[in-house]
Amino acid sequence: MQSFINQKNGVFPSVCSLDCPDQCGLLVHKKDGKIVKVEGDPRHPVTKGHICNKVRNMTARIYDSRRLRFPLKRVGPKEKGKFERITWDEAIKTITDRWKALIEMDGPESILPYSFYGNMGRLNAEGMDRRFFHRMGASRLDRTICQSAGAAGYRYTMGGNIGVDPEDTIHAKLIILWGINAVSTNMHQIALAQQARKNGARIITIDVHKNKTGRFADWFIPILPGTDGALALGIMHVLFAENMVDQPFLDKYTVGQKELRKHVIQYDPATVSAMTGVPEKDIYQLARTYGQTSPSFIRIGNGPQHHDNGGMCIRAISCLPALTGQWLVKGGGAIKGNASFTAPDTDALQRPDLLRNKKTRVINMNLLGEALLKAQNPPIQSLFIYGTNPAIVAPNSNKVRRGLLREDLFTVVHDLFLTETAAYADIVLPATSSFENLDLYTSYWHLYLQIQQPVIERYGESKSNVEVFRLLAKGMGFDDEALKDSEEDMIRQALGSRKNPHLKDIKFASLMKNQYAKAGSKPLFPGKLPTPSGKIELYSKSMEDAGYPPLPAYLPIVKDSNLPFLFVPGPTHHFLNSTFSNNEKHMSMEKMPKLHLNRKDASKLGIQNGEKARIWNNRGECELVVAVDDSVLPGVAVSQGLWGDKAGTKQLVNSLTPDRLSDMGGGASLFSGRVAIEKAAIIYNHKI
Ligand SMILES: Nc1nc2c(c(=O)[nH]1)N[C@H]1C(S)=C(S)[C@@H](COP(=O)(O)OP(=O)(O)OC[C@H]3O[C@@H](n4cnc5c(=O)[nH]c(N)nc54)[C@H](O)[C@@H]3O)O[C@H]1N2
Ligand SMILES: Nc1nc2c(c(=O)[nH]1)N[C@H]1C(S)=C(S)[C@@H](COP(=O)(O)OP(=O)(O)OC[C@H]3O[C@@H](n4cnc5c(=O)[nH]c(N)nc54)[C@H](O)[C@@H]3O)O[C@H]1N2
Ligand code: SF4
Ligand SMILES: [Mo]
Repeated sequence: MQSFINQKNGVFPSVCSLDCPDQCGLLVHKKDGKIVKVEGDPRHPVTKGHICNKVRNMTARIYDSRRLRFPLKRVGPKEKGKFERITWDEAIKTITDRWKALIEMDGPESILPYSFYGNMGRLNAEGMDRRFFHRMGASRLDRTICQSAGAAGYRYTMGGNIGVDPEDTIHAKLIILWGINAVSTNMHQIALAQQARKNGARIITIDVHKNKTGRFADWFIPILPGTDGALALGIMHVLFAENMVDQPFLDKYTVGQKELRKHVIQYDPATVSAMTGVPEKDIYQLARTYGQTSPSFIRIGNGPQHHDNGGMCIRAISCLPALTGQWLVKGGGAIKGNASFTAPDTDALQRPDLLRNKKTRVINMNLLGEALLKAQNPPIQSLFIYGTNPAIVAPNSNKVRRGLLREDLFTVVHDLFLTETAAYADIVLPATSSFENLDLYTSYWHLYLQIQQPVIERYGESKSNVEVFRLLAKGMGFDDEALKDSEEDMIRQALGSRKNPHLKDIKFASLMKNQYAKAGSKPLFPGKLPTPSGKIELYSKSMEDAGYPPLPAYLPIVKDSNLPFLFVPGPTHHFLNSTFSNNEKHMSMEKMPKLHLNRKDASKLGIQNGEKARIWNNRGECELVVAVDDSVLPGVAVSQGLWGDKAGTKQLVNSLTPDRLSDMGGGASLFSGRVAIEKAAIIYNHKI
């Protein structure tokens, strides 16, 4: 295998490993064996050499002096973050001795892996780790924090994580960015939209916050949080009532159109306006624009599904292109995600066959606090946390932290930094950056796969996730061959099967040579969908069987208190979830965590622009600098960014978010919590 590591100088192809739909092709510049610059690879067919500012400034993160170099053990109380250097041998022995004892005492389910996609590499995010924990029989984790509610709602309608090829969206004449802050979170969709706009496309954004994407749009439609399902039903009402539906498409490719036609009569624009805060005339105009423009494309974002009713909401939105027959038009249709096209053979990669007890318990990651604090059988006695920072990102984080504080809980954290979560660990293991590993990358938006070949030496004594789990397997005495496989073996296995017909032409050798390859795709229609009926299920029998309304419906979010504001704390431009929230450069670009309030609300509360507000509910409290503007509707408070909580700050937004599960997929209802707001006791005056 060619290695870029040995070449001290030069420019090398690479992949962005972050949890971002764009999955950019990168070029890494090396001088004297070190990365000196990261830029976009112009050869990547979708990302075309353009990358975000976050990753342009990645070098500082790779060589940050605070990056972990050695394994550590805790020497002070939990949360205080006092550690001492130990060897890898000691670390692995401490962990495996403890795990062997726990398994003896309470069984392997007393151990819980807790991970997410801090590194999207297939091997490191969900490869050797899965094999290891399957073999052990540890509790399984349901990884639900990101988009599982929306994915479930979309799957009931369309059968899988499938949409149109984003490269086709340049042909659209209407683009609706629905609950996606794409300027910050999917910048290449914006580049494609800009191309479409040059050819006359109109861009509409539907959001609770007029952020960068709202400002980019030709028409910004503000909506009340958690009410998008009603808006989608209102659009359907007008499409049917004014005969703007594509009858031949409905006849041929859908089930349940008659029932739906009848069902949406109740969602007339006046009724929907009262539910959504969108004026009646705008609902008519939106529906008519959508019904009369072709090709029309909807990019469905993550925002609307981070609510109690998120699954049903995405289901409702995803019915729209079926009504207008836009799936048949090049440049039309929708994308919620495209992960099913690029998915390698996960059984070969993750080896669920190694799990002997098929009834091994499953714990929803959104309920981490609950799982740690409430009596369980067996109790969770040990956590292994990697590729995620739950002390910051998990809902109801005060509860999560109370759980992490448990003296009897044996916690291991594997990360590049001593994160807020690592402060609660007994053992901390240093992780390599993705530039130090061989891995396979598959985008969940565009249709390309990429290879990351190691570009630089491992930093200090750091090890990749794959290496750590190989070592742990050895320490546990597991001698299955699957736990000894090399990275190359694993990639070959992941690409080897013919389960995903879209990958049939993609081979390890050609991927190594060419750096990227496109999953074979053809338009979804004409064709059979992976739903039970093979068609778009406007009426879903599976939903009925699962106890849901079979037709798209609007159920308001839970009113979890009588507090006056809905609090929507989403991600921000210069961080990637909590990643970069500890980097000086990114923090200075982001300036400070803010709270956007409507002018009317701010005036009622007596808060001026730039003053600090105290925001609280029964879960926690925060203090954020208020931006008084008209970017949100009255009654809505928006904050962006998952900031760390350095001593003396109160900016942990997830201390306020609910850990209720959404209607489907066990998703997070991060944006459905209510809060109270008042002027902070100490008057700050910030220039914002
Ligand atoms: N710069 C940057 N890029 C990122 C990330 C990041 O942290 N920073 N995170 C990555 C990850 S993991 C993900 S999942 C994606 C997420 O990226 P997006 O899909 O853009 O999702 P969010 O930013 O969570 O929310 C999108 C928008 O939904 C709005 N919103 C909230 N509630 C509602 C609602 O009820 N209705 C409507 N219509 N809008 C609502 C928010 O104001 C926000 O503008 O981005 C990825 N890319
Ligand atoms: N309030 C609020 N909360 C949210 C969201 C929101 O919009 N609002 N968004 C939610 C969503 S959509 C998501 S996806 C989650 C994301 O939350 P997380 O998955 O926790 O994402 P990050 O905060 O980026 O943390 C990733 C961690 O992985 C580490 N890491 C990176 N590469 C590797 C590696 O190769 N190995 C190991 N061991 N570690 C590595 C990084 O250093 C970092 O500490 O947050 C959720 N939480
Ligand atoms: S974070 Fe997203 S936009 Fe930025 S370089 Fe990575 S994949 Fe590209
Ligand atoms: Mo996410």
